[in-house]
Amino acid sequence: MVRHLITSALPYANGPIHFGHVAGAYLPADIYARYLRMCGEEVLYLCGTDEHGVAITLRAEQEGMDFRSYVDRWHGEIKELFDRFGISFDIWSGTARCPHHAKASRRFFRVLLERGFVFDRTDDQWYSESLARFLPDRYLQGTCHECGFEQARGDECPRCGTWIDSIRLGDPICTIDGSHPVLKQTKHWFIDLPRLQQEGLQKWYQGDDADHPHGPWKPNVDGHVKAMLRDLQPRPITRDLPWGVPVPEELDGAEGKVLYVWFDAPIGYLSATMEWAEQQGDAEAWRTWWQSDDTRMVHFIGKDNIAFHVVVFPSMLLGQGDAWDGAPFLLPWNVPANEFYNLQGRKFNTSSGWYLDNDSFFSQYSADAARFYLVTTLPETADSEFTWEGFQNANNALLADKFGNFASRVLKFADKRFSNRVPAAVGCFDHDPDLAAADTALGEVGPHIRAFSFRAAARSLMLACDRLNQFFDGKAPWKLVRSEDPQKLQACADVIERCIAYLELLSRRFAPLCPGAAAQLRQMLGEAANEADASCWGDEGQGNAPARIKQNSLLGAAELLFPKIEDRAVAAEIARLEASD
Ligand code: B3M
Ligand code: ZN
Repeated sequence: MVRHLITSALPYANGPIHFGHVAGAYLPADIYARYLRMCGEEVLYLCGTDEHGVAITLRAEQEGMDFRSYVDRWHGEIKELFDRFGISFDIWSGTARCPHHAKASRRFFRVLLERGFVFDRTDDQWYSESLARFLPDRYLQGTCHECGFEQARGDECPRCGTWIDSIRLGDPICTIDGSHPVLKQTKHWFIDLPRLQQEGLQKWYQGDDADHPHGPWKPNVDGHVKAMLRDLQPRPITRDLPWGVPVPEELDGAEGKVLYVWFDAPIGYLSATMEWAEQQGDAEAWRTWWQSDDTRMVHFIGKDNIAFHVVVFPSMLLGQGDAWDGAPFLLPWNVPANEFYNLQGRKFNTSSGWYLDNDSFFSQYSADAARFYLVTTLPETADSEFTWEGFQNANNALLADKFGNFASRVLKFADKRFSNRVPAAVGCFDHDPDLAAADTALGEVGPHIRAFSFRAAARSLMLACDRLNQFFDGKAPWKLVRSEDPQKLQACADVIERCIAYLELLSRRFAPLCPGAAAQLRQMLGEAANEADASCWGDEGQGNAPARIKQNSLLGAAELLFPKIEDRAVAAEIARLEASD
């Protein structure tokens, strides 16, 4: 059976993450992982903080903290938001804390060097005498060599979009302290992407490598990567920095140099697997995940990380050949990158106040409502946004009115009319159009999740709830129960039994999206929800109606699954956001 190695982008340990990040790379991965686990498939879901890079060194210095304490702080804080959202990582590691990370990263580097995929070159680079360091491109500002725009960044021109060669930037200043940098020679190592492209990357990407199959690329990913592959250049993979994975010390000129953060960060997926394997008491178990044909590795990321996950990291993996004890590495099975997620028409911005305060949010609203709303608005094919009105609507009109309402009317009815027990059923609803439509919709949820169509999965769930409510309305059990006719009384029992059976199924079909509400619903179902089935996806739907529930099973206490969000709460949230401006 296939094994699923699932990763979410390693967030920089350099500040808070927000709902936009969660929607982009974490929630979809979590839903995917939860669903596959329920299908009984083997899953390893990895994440951790990305703890190196120049941005981290600058911020730590600004805050007067040593690098390690600084990343430790964010490592913990970031995890708190994931916990609130119920993101179910199997391991939460970090590139500066994982005991295998530096060693594995250097081994990658050495193998690429030995196999001729990494070469060194001495070049001029901008150096700040006041800061006594080489300046990364993005901390430079000057004149664009293509369009003459005077405030181009050292890596990219915001006016014409050119990927700037910083050496050709006119009249640069350092944006950290406004000083004028000078050019100074320094040696760096480069990864030869054009050669790796020829030696396998292109073939793999096109789907012509039988040893490394992959799924269909999303159109947004494919467009981006095809354009990149038309003009690949070698890229430097080392930096002059005091923090990071040191370049192997035996190399001439290695002193003071570390691996570029984007070189070591994706190796974090591998080193976290090694850490996990050790925790399981089987240190070699990482090989099953990284070196076997039947593992499917899926990277969940935002669109700005596509190049590194579809071009650079696969090149690095390919370039290892069989140097790791004779076995090649697998390559990604898919990279379902999302577009960007905004907040009420603008980018999330924690420093300007344009964000959702986590403490305040989770003290008032449930993680399930947040998850479900994010799913219904995921930036799967285009940028998308969180709006408070949309959130209220998803909670009130979708979750509460459709799903919560069905649960509450059925369970209250069973309590009142059947002493809170599952009535004995004899009837058959095989040809009922509402139940047939619910079966179809519920049967689609899993395939949608497997195809990374999470919004569609949420739509199918809502459609099923609509049809189940229609079934209840159409059969009008509240009328049947008042009849003197024994056949009608039996029909009432039959309807309620079916509704309870579908509630039990809903509790499983909703579990990957709304795990809290799903568990709560199972409590409410009491003996009608068998513990053993809680983590089992099953094959209901797609023409299979849920099995009969054992008669007389005692139900639990009906509770409100989704409290409504008041208009005034939404108005207050919007006012708070706008006041932050
Ligand atoms: N830390 C960028 C980001 O957080 C980077 C991802 C690394 S994934 C290996 O968007
Ligand atoms: Zn320009």
